[in-house]
Amino acid sequence: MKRILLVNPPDVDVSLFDYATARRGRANNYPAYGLGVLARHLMNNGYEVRILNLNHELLKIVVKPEMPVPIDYDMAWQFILFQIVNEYDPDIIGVTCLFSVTGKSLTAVCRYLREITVAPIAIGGVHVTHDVDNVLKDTGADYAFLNESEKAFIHFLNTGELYQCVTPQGRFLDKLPPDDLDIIPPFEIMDVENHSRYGTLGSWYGFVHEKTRIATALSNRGCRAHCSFCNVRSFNGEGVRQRTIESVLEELQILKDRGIGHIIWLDDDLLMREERAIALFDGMVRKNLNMTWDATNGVIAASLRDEVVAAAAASGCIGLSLGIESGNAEILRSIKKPGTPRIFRRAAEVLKNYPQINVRALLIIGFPNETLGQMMDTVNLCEEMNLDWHNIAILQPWKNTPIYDAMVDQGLLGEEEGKLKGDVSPYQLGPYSRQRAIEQGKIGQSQYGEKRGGSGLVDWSDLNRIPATAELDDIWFYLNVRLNFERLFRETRPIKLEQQLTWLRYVSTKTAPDNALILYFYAYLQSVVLGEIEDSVIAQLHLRLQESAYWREKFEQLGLKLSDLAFDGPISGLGHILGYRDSGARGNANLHKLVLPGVLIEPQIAIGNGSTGRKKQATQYQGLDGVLLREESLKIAQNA
Ligand code: B12
Ligand code: SF4
Repeated sequence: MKRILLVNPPDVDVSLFDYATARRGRANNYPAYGLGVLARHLMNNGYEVRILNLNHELLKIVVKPEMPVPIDYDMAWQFILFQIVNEYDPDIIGVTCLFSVTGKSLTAVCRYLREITVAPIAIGGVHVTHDVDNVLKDTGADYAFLNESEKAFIHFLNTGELYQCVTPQGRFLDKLPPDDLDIIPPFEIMDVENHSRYGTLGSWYGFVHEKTRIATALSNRGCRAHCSFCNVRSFNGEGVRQRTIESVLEELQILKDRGIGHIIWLDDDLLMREERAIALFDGMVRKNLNMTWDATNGVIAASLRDEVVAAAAASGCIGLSLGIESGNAEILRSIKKPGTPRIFRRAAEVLKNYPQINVRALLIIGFPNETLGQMMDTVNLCEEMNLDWHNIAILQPWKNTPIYDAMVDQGLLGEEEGKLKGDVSPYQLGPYSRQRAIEQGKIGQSQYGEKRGGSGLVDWSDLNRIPATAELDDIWFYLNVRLNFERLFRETRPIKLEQQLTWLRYVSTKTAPDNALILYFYAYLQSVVLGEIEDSVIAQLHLRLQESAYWREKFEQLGLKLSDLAFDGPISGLGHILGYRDSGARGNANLHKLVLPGVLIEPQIAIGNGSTGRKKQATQYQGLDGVLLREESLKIAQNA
C-alpha cells in the first residue's frame, strides 16, 4: 500500500509573517479542507494518508507563551516537516496552495522537501492551476495537478496515467473531473477542532465566544456568476455543482460531535437555488445542530429574499458578506457583477428585518479607468444601504481572470503577475496590516516594489478624474473612515451598537491594537453602549498618538483629538474631510464627559446615559446561543 503525505504550507512565507499578530491569536488558521477532500478519496481507494497542516503546527509553537519572539520561522516549520517525513517515510507527497499570497511559502516547502527526501512531489490548488509553468519551475515539483483534481490524482496513483497535470516533461491536459461531491473530509486526522485555538477563521471570529470552536464546511462548488476579477470560473468551471443536503448535514453533525460550535461556509455561491438553501437551513434546525454560522465569502444579493434570510437566521446565521464591489451601474456591468444598485438596495431592505445578522459589504476600488465620481457612487449606495461594515479592497488582478487579460491588453499591468505598472502591490496584506506597513514606511521598501500612498488628503474636486494607483491607499483610508467609522456616530439601534462594540473590541485588541482610529472609535462606542470608557483604552490611544507621527497626522487631518474623549470642547474636523457641514460645538456628556469629535452629524443617542439605558439595550438584544454579544449583554444587564 502506498503512504501519502499531504501538506498545507504555512499561510505566508517569513517575509510576510507577523509575529505579534500571530501571538495575539490573529493569524489565519484554516483546516486544510481541500486536502481533507483528497484524503477521503485516497482512503476510500485503500491508501494510507496523513495530513500535515504546517500553518497550524507552526502557530501552535508561535503562540506558546514561553517561545522567544521572534522564533526562527523557517527553522520551525522545517523541523516539523523533517520529523514527519523521517518518521512516516511517504511514497509520495502532495502539497496544496490555495492563495497566490501563499505561493512563496509553497516554493520554500517544496524546495526543502527536495533536500530531505527522494519521494516525488505533487502540487495542486488554485494558485498552482493559475500560474502552473512558473510555479512548477519555482517549486521544482514533479507533478502539478490542475483544477479539481482528486480523481485525476487517484487515477495517477492507481495507473500511472496523467490527466489534468503538467510535469517538467509535458502537459497532460485531458480532463478527469470529479464525479462524487458527497465527500466528507476525515476530520479525525485533521485536528479540525483545534484550529481556532491558535488562529482565526473567517470574519466573525470576534462575535463568537473565544472558547467556541470554529471549522469550515462546503456545500457547493463553483458560482453562477462570472465576475471579471474572479478566479472561480477558470478554476471550478461553469456554474454550480451541489452536494446533497443529506451529505452536508451529515458533515455538520460530525463537526458538531467533534465540539464545533460555529461554521464558516467555504462556498462561492451558498444561496444558489434558493429552495435548496432554505431546505439546507431548515435541515440544520430540524437536526437541532444549534451551531452558529457565517458566510465570509460573499453571497449573491439577488438571492437574499425574505424566506431565505429568515431560514438562514433561524439556522444560526450571525454574519453574511454581500458581494457588492461597486455602487456604480456602469462599473458593475463592466465587471459582470451579478447585481445592480436596485438589487443591492432591495437586499438591504430584507436584511434590515434581521438585525441579529451582522452584514458586511465587500467592495473593490481601483477598477481600470474608475473615476472618483464612480467611487463616490459606491459611497452613496453604501450609505443608503446602511449595512454594518464595509471590507474595502484595492483591486488585485489575479492571473487567469478576464480583468487581468484586459489590463495587460490596455498596458496597465507590468511584467510580473498583479504588478500594476510600478504601483500597487501584487499581494495585498489585510487592510490593517497594510495600514501598519504604510505607517511603518515598509510598503515603500517592499520587495514587491510597492509605493507608499501619499499621506495627504484626497483631492475630490474633480469627480471625473481617474486617480493614480498611488492615490488608492489614501482613497481607501477616506472610504474606510467614512463608511465604517463616521457612520457609528449615527447608529442608534442597540443591537447594532453592541455588534459594533464587539467588533471593535476584537479588532482593537487582536487585529490592530496599534491602530489609533480603531481605538478612538472603540472608546466612543464604549461610552455609548457601556456608559464609560476603560482607562486602558485611553492609555493605549494616548501612547499610539505619542509614538506615531503617522497617526498624529491622520488625527489632525480628521480633526480628532484625544481630548475629545475627556473634555467638553468645540467640534471640528472630520466633517470637512467627509463633506458635511459644520454643526458647531456640543458637549455635556457625563461620566468621562465625552464630546463627540469632529463628525458633523448630531449623534442620535444619549452618551453615557447610565444604567437604565444599559439595561434597556441588553434586554432588547436577541442573540444566538454562544454569541459573545449576548453574553456581554447579559453581563452588562446584571452589573447595571
Ligand atoms: C473559502 C475561501 C476563502 C476563505 C478560507 C479559505 C481556507 N483556507 O479555507 C477565506 C474567506 C478566508 C478566504 C480568504 C481569501 N481569499 Co479566498 N477563497 C475561498 C474559496 C471560495 C474556496 C476555497 C475552498 O476551500 N475550496 C474547496 C476545496 C475543496 O477546494 P481546494 O482547496 O481548491 O482543493 C481542491 C483542488 O484544488 C485540489 N487540490 C488542492 N490541493 C491539491 C494538492 C494536490 C497534490 C492535488 C493533486 C490536488 C489538490 O483538490 C481539491 C479537491 O478538488 C476560493 C474560491 C475557489 N472556488 O477556489 C477563494 C479564493 C481561493 N480566494 C481568493 C482570494 C483572493 C482570497 C483573499 C486574498 C481575499 C482578500 N482580498 O482578502 C483572502 C486571502 C486569505 C489569506 N490567506 O490571506 C481567490 C484566490 C486568487 C488567488 N490566485 O490567490 C479565490 C480563488 C477566489 C477568487 N475571488 O478568485 N478565501
Ligand atoms: S459572485 Fe463571487 S464567487 Fe461568483 S464570480 Fe463573482 S466574485 Fe466570483
